[in-house]
Amino acid sequence: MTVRPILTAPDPRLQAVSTDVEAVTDEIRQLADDMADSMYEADGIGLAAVQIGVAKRILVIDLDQKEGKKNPVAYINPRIVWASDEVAVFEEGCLSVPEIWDDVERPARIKCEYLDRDGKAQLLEADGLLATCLQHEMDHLNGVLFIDHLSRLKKSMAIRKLTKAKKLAAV
Ligand code: K1U
Ligand code: ZN
Repeated sequence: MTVRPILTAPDPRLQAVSTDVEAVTDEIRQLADDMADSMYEADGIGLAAVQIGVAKRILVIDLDQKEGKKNPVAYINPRIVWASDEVAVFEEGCLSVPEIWDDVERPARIKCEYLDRDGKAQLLEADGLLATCLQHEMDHLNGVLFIDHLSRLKKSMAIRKLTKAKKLAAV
């Protein structure tokens, strides 16, 4: 088990645009396993590789964490190929934006292509929390945080709070 530290905003590394994985190797599977360990340790339901400082297009998500049962799913090179016109609003949080939660509106349903941990191409239709979580994590791959979807005022308040928390933690 390898838990890696999760970057928190404001950190320029979170703005990186992640690059495609060229081949799903043992090294990539090990990275996905480390991401899952880091996500569980932080009590999250999802994590993008860039959040542990690796700018590769990999996500892990586990929405079924019950009674210690773990079922992390790795999504490699995920791509939205269809999004509904219908939208849904979910209250979002982020392990890289600690202690801030707010409503974000996104397409309610999406179809997503990705490679699984065996390198096999998959097509998934998602709705509800999975659709929200996939879109939130795919934003990370493009250097976008959920606070970028908020009003200018809310985003600047959030950044001020995060900057202050970092300064306090450094003393
Ligand atoms: O940091 C991340 O990208 C993961 C993030 C995923 C997410 C959550 C909610 C809506 C959209 C995307 C999280 O896991 S935040 C933590 C969290 O969801 C949670 C923590 C403790 C208890 C219950 C939920
Ligand atoms: Zn996040």
